Amino acid sequence: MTTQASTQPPTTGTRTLVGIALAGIAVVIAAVMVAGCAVSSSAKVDTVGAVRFENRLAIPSLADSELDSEGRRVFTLTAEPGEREFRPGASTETFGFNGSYLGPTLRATRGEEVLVDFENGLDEATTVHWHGMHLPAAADGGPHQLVEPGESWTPSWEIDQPAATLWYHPHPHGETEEHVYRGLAGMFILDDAEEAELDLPREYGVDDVPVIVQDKRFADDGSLIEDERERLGILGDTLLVNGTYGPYLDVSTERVRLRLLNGSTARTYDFGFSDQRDFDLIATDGGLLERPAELDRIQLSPGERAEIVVTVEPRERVVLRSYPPDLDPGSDTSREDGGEDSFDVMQLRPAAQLEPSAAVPTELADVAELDPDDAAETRDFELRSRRINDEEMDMERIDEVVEVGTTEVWEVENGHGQPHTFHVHDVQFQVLDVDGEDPPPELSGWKDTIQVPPRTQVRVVMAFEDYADPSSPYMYHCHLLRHEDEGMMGQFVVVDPGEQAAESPAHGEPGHSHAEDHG
Ligand SMILES: [Cu+2]
Repeated sequence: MTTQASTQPPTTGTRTLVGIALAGIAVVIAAVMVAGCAVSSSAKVDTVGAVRFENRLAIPSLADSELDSEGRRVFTLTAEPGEREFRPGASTETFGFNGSYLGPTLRATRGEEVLVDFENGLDEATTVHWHGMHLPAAADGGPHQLVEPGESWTPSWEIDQPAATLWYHPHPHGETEEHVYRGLAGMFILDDAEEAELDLPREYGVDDVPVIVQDKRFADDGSLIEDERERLGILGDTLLVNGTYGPYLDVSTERVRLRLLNGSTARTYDFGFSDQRDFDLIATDGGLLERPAELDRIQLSPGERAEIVVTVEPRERVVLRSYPPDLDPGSDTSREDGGEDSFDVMQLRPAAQLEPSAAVPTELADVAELDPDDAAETRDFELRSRRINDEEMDMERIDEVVEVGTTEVWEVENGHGQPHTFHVHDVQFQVLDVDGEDPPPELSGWKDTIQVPPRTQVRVVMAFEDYADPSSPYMYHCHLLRHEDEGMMGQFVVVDPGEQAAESPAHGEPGHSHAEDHG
């Protein structure tokens, strides 16, 4: 049994006793629950105060690239098996891109053509999907662009969207959770001229830092436990940040920009700091907000990103934490979903003397508001069990046909007693409302993944401006990866006006770049 119960003492003597008593009761209740449960423990996890920040945060290297004869920026990625000692003396078998765990950070600027030379060095088929990227469906790296072992795939596309923190990860149908959990993921940062003009922290790895947060369950021998799941998927009791166990970040500037990516397969985090300080939320999934939002918490479900800027004082120590997330506003029984779990994520260690940083700009970006009155179509999606609109994912069935050049409203309802999320490929959307209420600041900008709590409806609006292809579908799905693997996914194609969807979807052939055929 690897789950640890809450044992961290509060600050005063009386509260310590109460805390221990409560923790004891929690353990007993949890033990009783475990006795009748074949899956895994529902005991709450609390690592606050228990993490020794002994390891310097690893910063994923910036991927090398070169310009080819056609002026395209070419990256090389190889998925491969590896081994990593996350904790001293315990070696873990892993997957990684160009290394044993995670992958390099790809970086490109709006207007550039990129080409990724991807090779599958695993002994099983996989794909690489560009999460949050606007691009042709045949280059998307979804389940139809399966790459067999030893084969390669070379999608190319033009970067045509605002500066943002995106990421990449496998998307083979039925195997996505396993491939991501073992370590296949990396960040993809997009730049543009507007963002470059802002006085924001932007020195990669110094005051502009990727923070990829993932939870794991390790067996005593160091191996990853992959077969113990709660209903949402694997909920680990140990965090890694950029693959670093017990990380600290040396800070040399007054302000630091953290690009938070929830790279977990099932767990939702509610990030904040140990002293409850405010931070500026400057960007969400698809790019900058119009103006920064001062918050003290930002809740991210798997796949969601947030860029925050935090101000520090010389020599202080402050910890980035995850507080119990609110997974089901209508219920307090979310323990088995991780709704009572707390984590120390990473310690910030400002130097004795800090380089000055500019104040966060009060205006960040123009976010053109999409008008739901322009919608040519309104579609309803009901999330229930492991199905969307009562259908299980079928690779051969195209569920929705969208006409290029139109705006659509999608109404996504969770009609189920479990938390789900909703992710759309190809486009970034804007949130119109959540159960009829205006979206909070963290949902006011571009998004591609959104939490949809039980019995909640979210309405989003998006514009499908280009890339018509009747035979290459994009996906929409729950981004709890186990749910996705179990069929909580559907497919849509974007077609020219009056065009039909193809009878059956095109499958990318191994070793062949279908994407390039479409230019
Ligand atoms: Cu789900």
